[in-house]
Amino acid sequence: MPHLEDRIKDLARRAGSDIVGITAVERLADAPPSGDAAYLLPSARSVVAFAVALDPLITEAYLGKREWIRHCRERKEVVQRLYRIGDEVAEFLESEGFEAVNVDINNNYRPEEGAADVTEMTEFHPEFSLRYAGVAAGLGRLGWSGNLMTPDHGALVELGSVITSAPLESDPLLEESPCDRCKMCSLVCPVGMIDSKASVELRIAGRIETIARKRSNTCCWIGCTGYEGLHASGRWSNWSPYRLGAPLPEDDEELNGLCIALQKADPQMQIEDNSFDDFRRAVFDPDWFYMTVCGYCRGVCSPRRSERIANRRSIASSGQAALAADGRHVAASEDSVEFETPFGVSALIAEGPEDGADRLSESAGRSPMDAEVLRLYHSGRLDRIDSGSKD
Ligand code: B12
Ligand code: SF4
Ligand code: SF4
Repeated sequence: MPHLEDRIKDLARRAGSDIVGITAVERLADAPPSGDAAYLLPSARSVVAFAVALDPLITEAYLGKREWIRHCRERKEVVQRLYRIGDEVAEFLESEGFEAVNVDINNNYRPEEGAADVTEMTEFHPEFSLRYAGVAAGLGRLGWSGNLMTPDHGALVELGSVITSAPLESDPLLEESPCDRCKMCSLVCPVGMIDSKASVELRIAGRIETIARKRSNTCCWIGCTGYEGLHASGRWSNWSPYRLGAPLPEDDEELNGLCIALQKADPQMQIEDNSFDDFRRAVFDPDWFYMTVCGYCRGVCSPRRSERIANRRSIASSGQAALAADGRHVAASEDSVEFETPFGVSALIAEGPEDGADRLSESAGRSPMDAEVLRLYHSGRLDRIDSGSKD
């Protein structure tokens, strides 16, 4: 009879995991508080950590603004797969008489003092950190960006974990970090979240992980949700068509206030049961569209340095994104025009003829913000700001 550890790993691989490893909870004892597995399962003894890789070709096309929707759809499929892997591993452990919790794949934050809901959060501490678990289980190391970087897939992985009461043997830690400090992650962040020089140190599994000093998490929230997509150079953006029209505040308190104000104005946040209430339900809803406009610090981070440099060049020459009349995000052209919106941001809208290709089929596909902006645009209620070329 193979060892329990081998049976778990076999099961995870057969369910679609590209990398799987195990750590005893003791290894996470020196990690920051979100490494505490007992927060979700008081009887926790071990964590099974697993990762599913993204297709590098789909990511390259996304970064170069050649194709947007495939990456969004792939991320949804990957998250569904991670939930299923976790369910199978947890059910197996329970059938062996242990307790097990399949950790939510995202949007699982600890309550924050003074924050009524996610719109008022600024820290976003997770119930349990899947990155810390990945380091402790030997899947990879924290890269300069703070993302988990693996030897074979770089940071192009999404993570899952099952916390269990089963006492399991830990896998070896990854000795050498795959991150060579190329700093491409810092260069491709449109909102300047990742410092290129200053660092902070975290301790995990007896090791020091040195990562970039980052701005408040609200900085990424603003860039990754897409309230601001434009890089300070003004030459390229992520896949967001929205612009703040002014640099982000230097002061983190002001930045946090801006993020809260933007979230309060965002039509998505007015919906009662959005993906922040129940990420799992959203991910398995066939009509839910995984709106992705950034993640560039992770997408750029291929395993090989030459690929990372090429990815960065491709981003820097990809131009800006615009919102097409049918809800797609497209590479902006000379037909794209900037309009004021009532949501604290302006929107770059592609006014050219629709090409009909690659239409959004998901009925709830557009983000509520895109849908509202287009509704106002089509009814002639948006003021034009600028008619300059945006390509
Ligand atoms: C919260 C969160 C965010 C927040 C905050 C990020 C953060 N650093 O915490 C925001 C919205 C900014 C974010 C952005 C992104 N995220 Co995110 N996110 C998460 C989530 C839920 C937890 C992240 C985490 O582990 N934070 C803790 C650590 C890593 O953060 P830290 O800054 O180093 O923590 C410091 C302090 O806060 C303190 N601390 C840590 N924990 C606690 C707890 C308490 C109570 C206290 C007081 C202090 C404290 O100690 C640290 C040292 O000072 C995970 C899912 C999960 N449950 O793990 C996904 C996850 C990390 N995200 C992911 C991704 C891909 C992204 C993005 C690339 C966007 C995207 N989705 O495409 C960007 C990357 C930004 C970046 N460079 O870090 C992936 C990462 C994959 C990978 N290869 O690493 C994850 C694992 C989701 C998944 N299932 O795959 N994310
Ligand atoms: S892009 Fe370069 S510096 Fe950033 S995490 Fe990846 S390898 Fe490290
Ligand atoms: S996800 Fe985008 S906005 Fe957030 S840190 Fe990475 S590059 Fe910057």
